[in-house]
Amino acid sequence: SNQRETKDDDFDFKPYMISKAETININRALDEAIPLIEPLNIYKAMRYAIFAGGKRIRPILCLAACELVGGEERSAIRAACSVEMIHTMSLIKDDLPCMDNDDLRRGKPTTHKVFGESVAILSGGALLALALEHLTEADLSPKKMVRAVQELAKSIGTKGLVAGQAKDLSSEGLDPNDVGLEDLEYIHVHKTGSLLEASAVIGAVIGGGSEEEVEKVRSFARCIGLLFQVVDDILDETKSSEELGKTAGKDKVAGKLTYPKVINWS
Ligand code: GRG
Repeated sequence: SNQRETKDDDFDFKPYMISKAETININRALDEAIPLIEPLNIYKAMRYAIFAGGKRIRPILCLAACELVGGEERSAIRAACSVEMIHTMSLIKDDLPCMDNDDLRRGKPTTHKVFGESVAILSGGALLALALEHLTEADLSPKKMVRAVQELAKSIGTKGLVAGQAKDLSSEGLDPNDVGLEDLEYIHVHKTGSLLEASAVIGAVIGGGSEEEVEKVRSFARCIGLLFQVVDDILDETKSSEELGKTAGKDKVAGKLTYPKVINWS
């Protein structure tokens, strides 16, 4: 209806995201979840990476999906923190010299630049472990808990982040004529889509969504993942390092399989 269209046109995404992040206070929950305790250098590195200033898209998606299916947002706060821990772990690892070798992330020197490679690797591992520990301390029914842990684990390994990253790294220098949109979609769906998908699905599961609702949330989040990474690929070639908070144009220099490359745009 017209009324509906007007409502949608009025919806402003940025203030919504900011107000969500503030109301639920994801940062405070993360602050409590990752205290500055022994081993100090590891916790310092974990906190450095987490509080370097991410947009908190995954936790917000998790809380919003929980609310969407009629759940109490608060019940998903631990899961929301856990997905941000996994995301941050993947960024720490992605930036390492043996991966993308980046000096800048979220506008700051990367974790290994500040703390050294061994501490960066250990703090990534610690974030992965803490994400699971933290989630399993949530007050959820055994059924919901198993489902949430399963979805999260699946999104990290060879069905998710690791698969996307492996294909991404092996795509470097390939001739665009030898690869197609399916290869690019594989990278995007796994590297970026899988954790966004898990974030939303876990929120919907915790919120008590029906199987049908959970699957609708899944396909919605999968589309956001694709959209998100296509935009990320374009920004990498069109924005400056200052605007991006990370080294711009690196994918192109590395000969990575990106959206602009596959469509012969650059
Ligand atoms: C080692 C088990 C294990 C997994 C890690 C390194 C790796 C495997 C995966 C890399 C995944 C990766 C870096 C994907 C890119 C995702 C992406 C689009 C990141 C940027 O997300 P934003 O814009 O970042 O949400 P902020 O900084 O706002 O949080």
